Amino acid sequence: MKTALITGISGQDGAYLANFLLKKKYKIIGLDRRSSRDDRWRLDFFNISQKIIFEYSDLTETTSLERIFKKYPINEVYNLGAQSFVGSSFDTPITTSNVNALGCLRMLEVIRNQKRKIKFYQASTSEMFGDVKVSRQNEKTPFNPQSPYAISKLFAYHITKNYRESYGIFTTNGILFNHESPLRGEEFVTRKITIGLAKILSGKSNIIILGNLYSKRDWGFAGDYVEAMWKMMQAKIPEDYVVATGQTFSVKDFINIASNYCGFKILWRGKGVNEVGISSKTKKIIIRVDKKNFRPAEVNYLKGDYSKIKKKLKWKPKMKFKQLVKIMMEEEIKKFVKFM
Ligand code: NAP
Ligand code: F7E
Repeated sequence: MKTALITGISGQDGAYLANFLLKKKYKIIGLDRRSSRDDRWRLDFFNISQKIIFEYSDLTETTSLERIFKKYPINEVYNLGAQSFVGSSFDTPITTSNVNALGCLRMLEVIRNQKRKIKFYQASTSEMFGDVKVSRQNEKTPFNPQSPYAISKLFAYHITKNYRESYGIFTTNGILFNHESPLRGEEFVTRKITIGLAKILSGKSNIIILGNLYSKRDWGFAGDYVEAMWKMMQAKIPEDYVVATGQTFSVKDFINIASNYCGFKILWRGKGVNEVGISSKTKKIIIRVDKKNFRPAEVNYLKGDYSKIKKKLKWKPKMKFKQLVKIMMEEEIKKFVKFM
């Protein structure tokens, strides 16, 4: 039986990965931060909380990380823990860097000091590509990060590579493009839209206020992407891989498809911050734009080229974009709208 340590166990990917690894008979140690809130809801979604051994720690505290490695015979570390919201990283750049950049380094240092061979997965991100100059981004595309989040992750990417090259540790960077699910955090745009539409349908709200509607992302399904993480860790030789769908859609596309599942269309009127979305059913404005949701620097376009992982590890995305929007919308409708 292999033992895996997952940092960020309470997050979206932590839950999908734990569920995936449990099916593969792994013993899971979940690095959990003490919180005043009950944040096991994602693990409860899969009914797996009782199957995980939780250890309280924090990526900002080396000594508590060391204690976990003394206690368990860990074979694989999946470093998913992060301040992962790009928007917040502009407000808390120092904390973001401490957790995302130095947190990764702390973990690598602890691993370097172990006698046992331990494999390390780093949750790298397409945000590192930032302001891109090429239409599809792959492992060779230059990085041009646009936020404190992306810059902190770029440090983590390089130090992960450096520990592989300097010390021969099995480390791998998964450069994952956006991946969503019904377990996505509510602050991210996809879930903000699906919750917003479900609340409007149920009469609990009448408006969704967004930012840049023209931003384009390569959106995949989190359930598919955790399998890619595991495959990277089982490869003979550790390497870095892009994980994406190869398709891109705008925030507006997401809204249009999601509202179709709600039984109405959005009629778009106006321009810039004055653009509004009107429900074809009620003829009321249900989408507005507010400048406060724009970022000081934006990543306008991302579209991944996943041919390396497809060729070398035989991974490809299973869920299509429309299906992803559908399962997210359906889950929200179940929560907010009775008798639909
Ligand atoms: P998420 O839902 O925001 O989860 C982040 C996790 O990190 C939570 O469990 C959080 O714990 C934990 N965390 C935050 N600060 C920590 C600290 N100081 N010490 C230890 N743990 C801490 O993120 P996600 O969507 O699952 O993403 C997983 C990872 O992949 C992140 O590193 C993210 O940056 C990266 N990534 C995500 C995507 C994507 O599209 N989802 C794409 C590329 C890369 P609390 O619950 O206690 O806050
Ligand atoms: O924004 C625009 C926003 O916050 C997507 C994280 O998992 O993926 C995620 O980062 C786009 C941006 O995700 C709103 O400006 C418009 O252009 O959902 P998001 P993200 O910033 O792409 C990457 C790969 C990660 O690594 C990150 O951890 O949508 N947008 N209006 C909005 N975004 C938000 N959040 N809220 C709005 O109202």
